Amino acid sequence: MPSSCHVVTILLLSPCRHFVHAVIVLLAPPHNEGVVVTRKDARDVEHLQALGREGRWHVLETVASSKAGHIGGPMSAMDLMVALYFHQLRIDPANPQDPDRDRFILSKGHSAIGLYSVLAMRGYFPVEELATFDHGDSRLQGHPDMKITPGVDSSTGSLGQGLSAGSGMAIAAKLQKRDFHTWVVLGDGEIEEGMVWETVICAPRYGLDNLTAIIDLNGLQQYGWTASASDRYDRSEPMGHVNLPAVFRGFGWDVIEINGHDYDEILDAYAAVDERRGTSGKPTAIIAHTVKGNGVSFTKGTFKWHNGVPTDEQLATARTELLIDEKAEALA
Ligand SMILES: Cc1ncc(C[n+]2csc(CCOP(=O)(O)OP(=O)(O)O)c2C)c(N)n1
Ligand SMILES: [Mg+2]
Repeated sequence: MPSSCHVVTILLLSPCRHFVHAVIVLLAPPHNEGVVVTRKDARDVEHLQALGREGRWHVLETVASSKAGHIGGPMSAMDLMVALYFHQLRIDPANPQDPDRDRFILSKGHSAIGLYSVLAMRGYFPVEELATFDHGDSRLQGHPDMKITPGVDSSTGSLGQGLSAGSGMAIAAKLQKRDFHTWVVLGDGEIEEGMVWETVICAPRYGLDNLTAIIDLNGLQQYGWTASASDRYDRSEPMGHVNLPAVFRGFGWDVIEINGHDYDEILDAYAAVDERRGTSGKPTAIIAHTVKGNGVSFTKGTFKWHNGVPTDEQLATARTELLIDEKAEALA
């Protein structure tokens, strides 16, 4: 029996060397150079809350200056993303392509400005660049583009696709024996898409305990309710009639239900995911109860701010409610 070294030598000289090379790369031990573990063990909930307010301000200010964009979705997912990027993810903004980094996919890609705000605050690009949002030549397009935006791991915008991409990444991690975790945020309207459920069915089969789906359960999508039952806004909650925890459990997922604006609950859920990783053999669904447009009185809890452009007066109200000037004074 020749040694494995001899086998590799013989095969490298053979016509199938490209395939062999691919196998060698795949089986090579993961390299850890450059990975910066940024996860913080100590909780600083007040700091995260302040970042959540600042991120919401960037969303409103940016959409106002670009005169287009989504507001409600970015603000309902803001705390979930702030907690990921500032407490949970093992990432290095200076090395956004590190193969061992944790992956994040904003499957509800229309909330891009929320993700860009968090990425900018986290140091992937200057906060000032947010002002280019949605311009033709900007790196910050209306929906995330993984080819041009540092820190974006998957292009999204056509709803329903992010969990499939995420499960592919999770399978790749297992095949390559890499330790990274893949997190996917989905909207509750989005999960009406059938493709989502194809992944919900198959992820447990592959034992993807390195995959977490976070459902931003804000009860609204593009349209919502009005007083009249006869107009086009008479839509019920997308998942209001579905027992989501039971459904995910039925398909073989672990399920954690939280208030998606309470940082203690969010961090507890992320810590529980960490504990199960590598041992549970199951993907996790975090069902996060959220409020669309949360954080500012006039955008909160209404489909009417799914997208829209705030006026100067509304911006002034938001600035006060988000305590933006108090932060500036404290820093002065
Ligand atoms: C396949 C597809 N269909 C329709 C749309 C248009 N669209 C953009 S956002 C949205 C509503 C999404 O609602 P939800 O997933 O609940 O997101 P959130 O409430 O967090 O904004 C729709 C229908 C789309 N982007 N992709
Ligand atoms: Mg929704």
